[in-house]
Amino acid sequence: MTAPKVGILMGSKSDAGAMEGAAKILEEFGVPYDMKVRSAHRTPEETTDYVKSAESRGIQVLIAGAGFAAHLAGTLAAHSTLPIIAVPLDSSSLQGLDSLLATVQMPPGIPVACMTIGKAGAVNAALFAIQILSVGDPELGEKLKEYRKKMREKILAVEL
Ligand code: RP5
Repeated sequence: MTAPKVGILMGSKSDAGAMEGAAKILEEFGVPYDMKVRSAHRTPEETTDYVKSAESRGIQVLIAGAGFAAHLAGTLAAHSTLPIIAVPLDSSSLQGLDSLLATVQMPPGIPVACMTIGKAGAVNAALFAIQILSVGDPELGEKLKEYRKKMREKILAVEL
């Protein structure tokens, strides 16, 4: 079995519908990943165990999706110097604005990269992870160029 290069974490099983878009993109690009539910608030020890062992397991980038007072990405960043990509999720009655602010407002010294709220953010998180990995993997870089070419062609083929 290939060791995962990307770890996708989410705060709850209820986040899976939004976060599966990230997994789909990684599969499309042939990037091995693992995906787990780990909560900053509900499973603090297990979340810390996961992130502390991530680098030694070959993981190079972490993606964290969470809603409400979304502290998952910040918690991961507190324990690792791996790049952390956050997806604020629209789980609460504030529709993700709460998660966005909780995620994006990291204090100086401990950054996380924050994507769009919700499903679009999950897709972009995977693409951003692939962009990071592609710096040391030209084949992946070529796949990204091809992905954008197809996107461009699809748009230009639209006839109204
Ligand atoms: C957050 O609380 C999770 O990331 C999820 O978005 C939200 C709700 O979780 P559940 O109550 O559905 O488990 O921590």
